[in-house]
Amino acid sequence: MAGEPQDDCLFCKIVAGHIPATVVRETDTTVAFRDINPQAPTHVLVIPKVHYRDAASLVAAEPTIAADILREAAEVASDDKLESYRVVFNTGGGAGQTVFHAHAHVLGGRGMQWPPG
Ligand code: IU
Repeated sequence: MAGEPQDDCLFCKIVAGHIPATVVRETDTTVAFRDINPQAPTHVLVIPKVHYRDAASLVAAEPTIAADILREAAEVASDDKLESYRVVFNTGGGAGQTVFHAHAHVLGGRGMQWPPG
């Protein structure tokens, strides 16, 4: 069922505590943890506890949780004292999505290029 944990989903396993992660923030609806392969001094993933394959599916079904993710992304940036930062939702393999559980990347602590690659 939409939103239910998926047995084969790595991020559902992190939410359940079955796979370790460096968790920096947690709310009733979200978990934020440091990316295992950081692309910037701050590289944190903010994920919903419920399972949706991408941000578009999440916001369609659970708009308040999508808003929670944006709020938590800002809190991560504040916690890490970032004046500038980037929030990215890779959506679809062609855009670089590799884990199909909705997540926001929060990146900061270095200069950023535009447009991204
Ligand atoms: P993407 O937008 O789906 O490509 O992002 C997935 C991210 O999940 C990517 O940056 C990975 O480094 C990260 N990640 C992780 O933090 N821990 C893991 O065990 C795995 C992937 I697999």
